[in-house]
Amino acid sequence: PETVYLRDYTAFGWQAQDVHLTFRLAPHATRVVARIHFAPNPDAPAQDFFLHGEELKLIRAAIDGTEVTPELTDKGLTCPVPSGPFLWECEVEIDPASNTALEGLYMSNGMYCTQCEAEGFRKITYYPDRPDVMSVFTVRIEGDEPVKLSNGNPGKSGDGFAEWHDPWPKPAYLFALVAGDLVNHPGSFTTASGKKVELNIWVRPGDEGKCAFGMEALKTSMKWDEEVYGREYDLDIFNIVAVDDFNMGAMENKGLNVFNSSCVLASPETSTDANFERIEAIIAHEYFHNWTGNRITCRDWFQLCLKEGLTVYRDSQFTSDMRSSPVKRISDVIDLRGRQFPEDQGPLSHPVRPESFQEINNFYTATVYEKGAEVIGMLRRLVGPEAYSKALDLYFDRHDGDAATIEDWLKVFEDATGRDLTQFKRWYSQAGTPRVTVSEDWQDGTFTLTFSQMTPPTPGQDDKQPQVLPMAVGLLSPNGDEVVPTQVLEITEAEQSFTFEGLGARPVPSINREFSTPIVLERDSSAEEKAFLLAHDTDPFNRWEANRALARDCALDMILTGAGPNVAWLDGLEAVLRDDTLDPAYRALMLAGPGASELAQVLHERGHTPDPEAIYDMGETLTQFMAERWVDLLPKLLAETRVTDAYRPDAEQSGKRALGAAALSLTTRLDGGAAAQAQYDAADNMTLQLTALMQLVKSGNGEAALQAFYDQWQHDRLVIDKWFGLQIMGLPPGQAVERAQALTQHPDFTMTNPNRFRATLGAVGGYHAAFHRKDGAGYALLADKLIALDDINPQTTARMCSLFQTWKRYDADRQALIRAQMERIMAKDKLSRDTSEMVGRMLS
Ligand code: HT7
Ligand code: ZN
Repeated sequence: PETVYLRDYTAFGWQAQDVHLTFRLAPHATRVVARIHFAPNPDAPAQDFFLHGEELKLIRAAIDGTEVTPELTDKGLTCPVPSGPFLWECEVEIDPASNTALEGLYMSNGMYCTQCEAEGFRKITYYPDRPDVMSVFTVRIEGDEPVKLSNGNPGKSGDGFAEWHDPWPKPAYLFALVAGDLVNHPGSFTTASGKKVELNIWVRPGDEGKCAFGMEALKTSMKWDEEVYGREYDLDIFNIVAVDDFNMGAMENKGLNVFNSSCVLASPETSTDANFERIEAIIAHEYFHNWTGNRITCRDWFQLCLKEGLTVYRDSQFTSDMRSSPVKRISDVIDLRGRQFPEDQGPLSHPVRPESFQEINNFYTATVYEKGAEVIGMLRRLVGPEAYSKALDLYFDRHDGDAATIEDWLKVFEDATGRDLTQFKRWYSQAGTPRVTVSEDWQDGTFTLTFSQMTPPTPGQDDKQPQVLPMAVGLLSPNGDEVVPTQVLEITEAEQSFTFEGLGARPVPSINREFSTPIVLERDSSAEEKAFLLAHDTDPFNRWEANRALARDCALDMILTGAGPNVAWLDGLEAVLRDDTLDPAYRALMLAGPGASELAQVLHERGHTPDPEAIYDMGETLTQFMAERWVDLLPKLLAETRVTDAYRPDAEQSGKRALGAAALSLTTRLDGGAAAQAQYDAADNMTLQLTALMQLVKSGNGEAALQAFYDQWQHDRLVIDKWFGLQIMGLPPGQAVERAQALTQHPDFTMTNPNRFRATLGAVGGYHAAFHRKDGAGYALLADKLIALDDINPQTTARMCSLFQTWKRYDADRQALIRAQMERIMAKDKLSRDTSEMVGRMLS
């Protein structure tokens, strides 16, 4: 397959002045008629007229009314064109009903829908399918479907047709069309400047009762973006559509966001607290793209982090404002370490702005999204919140309507603040996670911290330069008072010292507060010092971090030396758990120890080969020990976290349920599932029902409840997704793979629905001890199903192949087993470009 390079960027030779599309819908033979005015682009080099196009049947093409016969390949067409402006007309036929890849125009449960990012529009018509070609679209949809939607504002409609006009120039990846038998949950929003906007959430009949939360989240997001970023909505209408078959979470098409139904539909009976929080965040994320992504888009796909990193950063600010800021930050860091660090430290490592790709869909990664957001957070910390706001205002003023680059983005900050960001730019070009060591010195009232940074080599990048690290640090006196409040040390050198003078006693440093820079901190501090920070740190993130480090050290000791649990740490943790002035959500995070993959990663970093069985056994021993030690505490926590008010998915109630779930999990170790059964029987919301069901499965007494749950919810596909995943995750590793295998034969299992596939196979892949079973059964099951999925849906196959990315951490036998499965995937006949690139990178 061809590799595309950032350095080869050239502008397209023509501007698309306007685009008129007519769709005559038919499941297997939809006709798409395009009329486009092209004019030469004076800023582009001379080139042939090439339009992307894949899987299209060309019916007719004409230039200025004269039929032409373009030269066709499987990538697109070329055609001689006049030297001046001209009208391009083209009719193609496509087959949405056979489109299981879910890119371009496809059908889901009888509904027509589109997914065009990144390069799906070329499966709809011949077009310069690249984000720097922006145009004004007018769309006419013809068909019997009662609801027919596209981008922008509605135009004429009548018997069997509907027209839409989007006045804002946009790239083709933001095009969308939806048509089907849909019902809407209506709403409205009046912007700060007094414009009334019609809002709708469109769903399949029967799902109307699951829209109210999403609608409120949308209105809250619209208000927040006005108040915090000064950004108003810019059309008369904003539509959201829920679609069952969808490759990712949601898509920010201009004025017509399309959502995976799991990311918008919610009700207390069918959705968990975590679902509600995720839905709120995704609705906000897609809405925020209206400015960061749509009004200002990307020049090319290498600039993806320009819109994704910034929009993730904006949605995390939003969640912080709506819920608890420390809890959000801790959750984000857990996610970063769990998904982005393994990517950054393994064979799939790439810079936040990649420099080459074969298949762009493979670069919608945790590095581009989450590390991309961390980079924005660092920038804001370096310049301060006021300068950040000033820079953002300048960005919107200067680049509205542009297809921009990271250079444009950084220049705005340089111009707004007078800073030179040349070195900071390395965060965009250098892959890998910096490792930072710290040494301390104390003399005559002066405390010195010396930081050394080093980034290990990553594929294609052997030599790394020092990066700018905004390191937030505070100092505590030995009695626990904060003697130096948080300040940001700007580390720019490979080794750099900072002094603090005039101190009465040697302080205890609290380093990288709020995880101000996304690094691995290698600091050998004593257990006493960590316990001190756990008890006294005023930074809630670092207080949690101290506990996490103690938990990790305890786990590693148990695994490597056969030691028993560290009771000093458990006593410190118990004091936190008993402190009912602390937010229950925060205490729940304290109680959740590092997961098995995190421990495997740490073992590997410290030069040990992780043994998945030993990690699992340690987890079992430690959990049992905690349960027995806290036999008095657990009933107190269960009582304290009981919610008597009507269900609300807000931070307060969901925090209580999270702590209650952790307490129930320990209680089940002692009572064999009695409390879980009582909770299951009394549950009036999905959060309580599901946490109880999980404990029943874990206790070994879950089969009857699993059947009852299935009988109760078999009509609800999103709940049944949970049922598929939960039983795999709750069973012991020795049974989970076989259960997953059996579930793939269940009548409700389907390969064509990514949610169902991910719920089942993703549950095996995410279950460390099951996936890494010594006999290789986990690897074999994944490979079997990924090979089968590749013909159906290459994008989802390729994404899920990344489950193998950490393979080199493990022992030689496991490595050989995984390698054999990856080679089997590579040997598949007609392997997609998506999967071949991913597995190829992991094998190289
Ligand atoms: N910008 C979108 C990314 C995306 C996508 C979404 C759904 C299906 C396929 C997709 N390919 C790329 C989603 C976002 O980041 O907001
Ligand atoms: Zn996004």
